[in-house]
Amino acid sequence: MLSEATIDVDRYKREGYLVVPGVLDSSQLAQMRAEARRVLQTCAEDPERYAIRIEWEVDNVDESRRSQMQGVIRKLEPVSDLDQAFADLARDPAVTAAPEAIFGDSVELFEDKLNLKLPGGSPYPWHQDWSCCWRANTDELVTCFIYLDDADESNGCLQVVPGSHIGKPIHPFRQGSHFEVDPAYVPQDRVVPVPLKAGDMICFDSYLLHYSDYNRSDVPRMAIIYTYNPARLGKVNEHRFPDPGH
Ligand SMILES: O=C(O)CCC(=O)C(=O)O
Repeated sequence: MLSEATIDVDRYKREGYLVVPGVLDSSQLAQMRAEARRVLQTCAEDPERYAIRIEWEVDNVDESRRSQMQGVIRKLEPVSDLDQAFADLARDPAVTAAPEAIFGDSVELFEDKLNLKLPGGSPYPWHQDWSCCWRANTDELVTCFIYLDDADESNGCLQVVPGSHIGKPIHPFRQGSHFEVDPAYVPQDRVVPVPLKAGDMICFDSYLLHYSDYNRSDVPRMAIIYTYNPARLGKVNEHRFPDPGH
């Protein structure tokens, strides 16, 4: 298990992200891949019932790709109330050690999701999670992004701008978007792709500029994403769960 001494909190504070290798061993990986496929199938078989949790690829890909992405799920959120394995992993010390070291506190789960990025899956344009998605409750948030597949630029690994969280800037959106940062605020010469192996984790700050491209390969790039707040703030996002069973 990771000790706090092995987690470079100073580096996280400087760069706004931190890689933690080998959070899942091979048997956990096999189990979580199977659970991911099970939950994906459950939702795909009854999309009306699970509609509130489902984001579809067709709503995010270029027009030219729409016909081939019909019926493909991009994201399920939340998942930890649908599947005990996701709930258990959110409390696994191998995952929580890093956010705990960063906060200097134990953690509460703020948000959880399964991002599929199956072959042909769509990009997440440059964004900051705080300004595009949350702006609520607290910005003391650490996101833990755990890969279920090897990820590199060909299948859409995360790319980041190290240090872009410093000073908690809130950049303007691209015109017409409520998600994507205006490209003028993304210093392309500082962009770093972060290719990782299945079972590795990247933790990042809620103001960090990050991006992922299309999955241009023929292999999936699934990831489980947990965001935590410090336990001293309590359960600040309890209402994220839809009605039971939906
Ligand atoms: O799944 C991805 O590639 C990116 C997801 C992301 O940026 C986010 O959830 O904020």
